[in-house]
Amino acid sequence: MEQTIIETIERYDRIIIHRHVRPDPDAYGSQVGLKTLLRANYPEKEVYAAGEHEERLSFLATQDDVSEQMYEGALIIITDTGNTERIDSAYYEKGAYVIKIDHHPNNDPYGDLRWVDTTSSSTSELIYRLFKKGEQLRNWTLPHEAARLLYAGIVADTGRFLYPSTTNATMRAAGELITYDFDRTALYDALYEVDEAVLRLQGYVYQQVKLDEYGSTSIRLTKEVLADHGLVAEDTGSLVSSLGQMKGITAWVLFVEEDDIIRARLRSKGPAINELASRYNGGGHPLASGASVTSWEEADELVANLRALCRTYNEMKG
Ligand SMILES: [Mn+2]
Repeated sequence: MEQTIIETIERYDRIIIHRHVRPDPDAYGSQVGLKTLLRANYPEKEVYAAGEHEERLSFLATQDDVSEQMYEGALIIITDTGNTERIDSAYYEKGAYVIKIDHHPNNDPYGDLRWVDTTSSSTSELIYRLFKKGEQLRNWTLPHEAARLLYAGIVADTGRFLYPSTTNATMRAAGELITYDFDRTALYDALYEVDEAVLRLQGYVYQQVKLDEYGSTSIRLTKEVLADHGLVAEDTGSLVSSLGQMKGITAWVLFVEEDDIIRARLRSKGPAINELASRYNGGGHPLASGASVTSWEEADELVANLRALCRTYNEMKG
């Protein structure tokens, strides 16, 4: 597969790389990491990373301006994006050929060519594998900046190598990436620093947690609570994973009220929750998914379903 992708890349003069909406470090890492890799090894090609820039990820990269006309005849590569609704591009279908590179379940097999490996920790790890094949077949080199971006994606998507998605291959990739010249400490600081208001909100979240007998729990962040903390919905991204350290927790959902919807972030240490998420306009990984509901009544229903999943899981465990 890696070789087919390399040969496809070589057939196009213009390559536009996209990723999912509301990008995270793996989305930027894989997208801009690939752009940086391709620009270095094919300086004659036009390579762009496009989509709406996320200000919070400015320490990683920015995005390129690409006009609608530039899609004509271009190769489009979409990284880290499971389904078409999540592609951050209005024009990707205007491209000549579309490649999907991803590690989410392949429920929506879009594109002309797909490289989907759900056993990979991150899409950044897949891009590193692509680089290794290019190194072997074409003498590709990896710019230091691409190494920094791919490393950031791997670190973030594995929860700093804590999640079970971290494999021997992940560790070897990370081990090789840190031999490149970039400031790891500065990268960690940028990835994990939170401001005071977010820490205070985290304290609020911890106070709301009530584990039921099956280890499930839900937390609601209303617009009022966010406003009380001087925060907006986009500030809450780091809160959901920190609950995983709670003793006895099996699965949990954090609801964040936005203007028109209530966003639901689901995590699990037991039962798969991505099927549940898909019933509420979402999806994702078996142990980490996102969804959305339109009312607190619908949120109650999602919570009941999550609780039922945990009950079944506990019964199966005996
Ligand atoms: Mn990812």
